[in-house]
Amino acid sequence: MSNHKVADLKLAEQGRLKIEWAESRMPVLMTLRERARTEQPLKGMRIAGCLHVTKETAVLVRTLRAAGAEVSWSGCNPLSTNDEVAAALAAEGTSIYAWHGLSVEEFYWCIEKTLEFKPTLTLDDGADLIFTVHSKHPELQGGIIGGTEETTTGVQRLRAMAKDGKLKYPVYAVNDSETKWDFDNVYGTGQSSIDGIVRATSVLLAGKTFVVGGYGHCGRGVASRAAGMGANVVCTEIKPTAALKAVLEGYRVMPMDEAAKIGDIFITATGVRDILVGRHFERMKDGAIICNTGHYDVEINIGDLEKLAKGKREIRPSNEEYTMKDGRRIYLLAQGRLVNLAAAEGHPSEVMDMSFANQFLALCRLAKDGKKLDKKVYELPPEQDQELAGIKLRTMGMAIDALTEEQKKYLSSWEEGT
Ligand code: RBV
Repeated sequence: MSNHKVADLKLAEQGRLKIEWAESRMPVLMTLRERARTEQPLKGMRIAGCLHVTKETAVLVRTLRAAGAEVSWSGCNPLSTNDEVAAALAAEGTSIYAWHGLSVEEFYWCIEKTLEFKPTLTLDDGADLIFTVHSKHPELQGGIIGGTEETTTGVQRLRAMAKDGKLKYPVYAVNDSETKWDFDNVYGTGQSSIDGIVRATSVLLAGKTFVVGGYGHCGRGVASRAAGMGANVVCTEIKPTAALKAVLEGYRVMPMDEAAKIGDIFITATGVRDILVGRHFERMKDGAIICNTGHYDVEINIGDLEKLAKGKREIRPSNEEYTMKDGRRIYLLAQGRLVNLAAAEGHPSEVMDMSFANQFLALCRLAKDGKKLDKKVYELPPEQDQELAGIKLRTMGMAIDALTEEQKKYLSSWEEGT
C-alpha cells in the first residue's frame, strides 16, 4: 500500500472501472506505454505531479509508472478530484494526496506531501507545484532536472517567472504543442464545459443567449458547441483580432456591460480576473446562470456577488442560487471553479489522449537530456505533434497521403511560377 490520503479506499473498484474505460479510449498513450514497458525511459525518476485527479490522469500515472518512474500525486484544483479514481490509484500503490472538496490549506498540504520524496521531475497544471518548489523549497531545486506545464494559465505564470530570471530549472510548455491546444483547449473545453453546465442545471440550450467571455482557444470551443446546441452566442473580448474572428464565425460581439443585460448563460474562459463583477450582476436578468471554465476561480468576482445578494442556497449539486436584494436570482455553478471538471468529468478521454502523450514524451525528454537545457520555458518540437497525430489517425483507422518526390521538389524550389 502506498503513502496516501484519499477520501475512501473502498471506492477503488469503481475507480478501476473508470480508468479501464478511459484506457479503452486513449490509444496513443497506451501505445507509448507498451513501448515504454521494455525501454524504461523514466527508470530512476521520481515524478511529483499536480494535476486534476481524473480517470484520464490515472492513465497517465499508470504510464509513468510502467515506464519506470516513481510517482507522487496531488490534484490541482480543490473541486476536480474524482474520489473513486484517487482511491484506485492509492490501492495500486501510487502515492497520492487528493480528495474532492479540500480547503486551500489542505490543497497546499497535499502538494507538500508530494515533495517529500525529493522529486527529480515535476509535472504541473497551473504551476502551483513548481511555484511551491520555488517559493518554499530551494533545497529541492538542485535535484530537479526539469518540469512540464499542462495549461495556458500555468505557462503564462512560468514565462513571467523566466522573464524575471526567477525560474530555477527548465520547463516544457506542453500546453503550447499543436496536438494539445488545438484539440484539448478547443474540443475538450468545448464539450466538457457544456457537459458541466448541463449536469449542474439540466436546462435547454436551444434558444438561449449564451455569453462567452474570451474568444481564445477555449472560448472558441465553447462557443462552437453552444451554437451547435442551438444557442445564440455572444462573445466578449479585449483583443481586436480575436473579436473579429468571433464576428466572422457568426457570433455577436459586444462589451460585457451590454452582454450582461441579455445573457441567459454566461461562461468565462479568459485566464484573467474580474470578467464578471458587481455592475454585471446588477444588470443580469432573473434566472441568469454564470460559470467559469478558466483555470482559476478569479474570473467571476464572487465577493461582489455575495455583497449584492441577500441570501443563497444550493438548489442542485454544483449550483448555488443567489437572491439579489430586488428579488432577482442568479445561479453560480461550481463555486466559480472550472465548471467542466467540478460539475462534470473534465475533457473526454479521446482528447486527453494527445495532451497526456505530450506530457509523457516531454518527461522522457527531460529524463534523457534535461540536464543540458537552460532555465527557460521550452516548446516541444513540432515533429512530436506530427508523430502523435499520425498514431492517433492510425488508431482511428484513417490513412493520409504522402508527398511525391516531384511535390517535394516543387515545395522546396523558388523558380517555378506561372
Ligand atoms: N484537463 N484535464 C482533464 N479529463 O483529465 N480535463 C481537462 C482530464 C486539463 C486540460 O488539459 C487543461 O489544460 C487543464 O485541465 C486546465 O486546468
